[in-house]
Amino acid sequence: LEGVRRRLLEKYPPKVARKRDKQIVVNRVGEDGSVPVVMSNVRTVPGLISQRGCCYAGCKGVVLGPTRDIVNITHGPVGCGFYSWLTRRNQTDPDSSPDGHNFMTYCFTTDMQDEEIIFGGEKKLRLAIQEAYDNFKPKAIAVFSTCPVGLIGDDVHAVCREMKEKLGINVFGFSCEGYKGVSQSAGHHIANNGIFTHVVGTDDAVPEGDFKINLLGEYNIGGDAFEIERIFEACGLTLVATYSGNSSIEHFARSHTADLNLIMCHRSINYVAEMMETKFGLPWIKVNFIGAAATAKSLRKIAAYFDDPALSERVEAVIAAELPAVEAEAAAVRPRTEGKRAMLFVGGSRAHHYQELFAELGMKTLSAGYEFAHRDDYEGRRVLPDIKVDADSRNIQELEVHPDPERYRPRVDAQRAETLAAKGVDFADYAGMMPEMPAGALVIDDISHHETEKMIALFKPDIFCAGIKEKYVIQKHGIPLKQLHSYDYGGPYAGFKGAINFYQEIDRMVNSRVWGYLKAPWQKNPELAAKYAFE
Ligand code: CFM
Ligand code: HCA
Repeated sequence: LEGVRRRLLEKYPPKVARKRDKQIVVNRVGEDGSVPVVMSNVRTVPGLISQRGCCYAGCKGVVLGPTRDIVNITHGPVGCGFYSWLTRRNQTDPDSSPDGHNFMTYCFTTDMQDEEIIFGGEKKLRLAIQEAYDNFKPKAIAVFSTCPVGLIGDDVHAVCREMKEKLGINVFGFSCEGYKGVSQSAGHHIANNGIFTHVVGTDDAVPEGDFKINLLGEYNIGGDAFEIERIFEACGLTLVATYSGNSSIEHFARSHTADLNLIMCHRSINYVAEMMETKFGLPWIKVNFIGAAATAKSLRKIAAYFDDPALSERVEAVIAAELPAVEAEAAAVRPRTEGKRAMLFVGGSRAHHYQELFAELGMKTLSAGYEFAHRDDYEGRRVLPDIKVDADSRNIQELEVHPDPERYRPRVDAQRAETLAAKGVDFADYAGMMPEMPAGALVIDDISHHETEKMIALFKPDIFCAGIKEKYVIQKHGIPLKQLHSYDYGGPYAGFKGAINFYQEIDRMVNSRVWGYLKAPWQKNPELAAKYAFE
């Protein structure tokens, strides 16, 4: 594999190669669970084609976008709004809200023109908020800043305060200009800060239910949240809020009344969990509902936390009822998938979580990496104290949070935390992708297009998982590509029913040779393959 690393780097200028060298690592897992350092959450070298998006995408598109009853206005040129229009992937169920509000099918933007760039866009923003209010009478309006807003200095927060006062509804803004930070990750942090400041804890009504949980970092791609909700309900768990798949702003407002936070995507939402713990005393645990075994394990962890015999019994009954069908499907598919090899280069959590599903099919993860995760997502939270905060991270505000004088209520004391830890309920911890990956797998942070092509040529994996920008390039190499951001409009893949869907889909994909039959023009006409004269 050292040879492979060299092959990936050999075409780069020395300075670029030196940097990428630190982001491409062969996995090793020590006896104490320690893994090699992966340089991550650093700027992409200009000129390399990266998979990354921007801060605005992370804030508006990812974290806040899936909430159906907030009118999300993009303050900026029309393209930023258009390309973050969400109807294609995040699903929602408006019928589960009494007012039936669903603004996700709309795309709201101030459509900034030259005039606003020169003379300022606050006036147009004020009008847009008023127009949205007049037309839709929403409970809340949020404003998302794109690059030019920061450059010309519009004060979106002042406009939001003014309109909140005028309209009497919650109006709040985000300074999530696309250029901030090094990736979407900055936008997650900004979204977390905003929702915590303006929404969390604004409604103290305590929902009914004995075992109240929030699910953080689940965005209802392909209906995943619906499957997870089905399982929670069967187990007798009360879901107060999901951040933010199939969500309503009202869920966030009262989410501080729950008794446990479950973190699915650690990268995008760990900030909200930490702030809720500090302010309201709500502990968090990491869960994963991608993979049947992972789902069962997560449910058992939740039951252990609540330590109630009736709940444990019900959880076991659900697992016992669901697993046989999943296992039967895995057994049926496995003879055709066993030993096949996958590569996963996705976001900040899925490249880890989906390794579970591939393992259930007997498939091997040859290589994986995140687009924008931080070292703790690769190596585990144990490395948090060692992470150097650079100028790009320092630019993103860290909120100072204190225990709420009236509402701070620690849910577990130190003694109970210890008892629970002994039962495997590991609070505020995430082991990261690498300790759960086989030694010898190649970990590549912020993989470039050049490295992607090299990896394909060197390994010819049976399936490659990434996003829409990678899809067609990979397929033209004759390799099937499964989108793990949008699921290619399939899914759900979470939970028990989702696992069955995934097994069937992967079986179909790794055993279909259709992409291999494609011939490129230079394969059909060898005269087109002449070598470039200078090489
Ligand atoms: Fe978390 Fe996500 Fe992901 Fe993410 Fe994303 Fe996403 Fe993703 Mo695309 S919040 S890190 S910023 S799980 S949008 S729903 S699919 S890259 S792996
Ligand atoms: C984003 C959103 C994205 C892009 C997916 C893709 C998503 O990063 O801004 O590249 O296919 O999941 O929609 O991650």
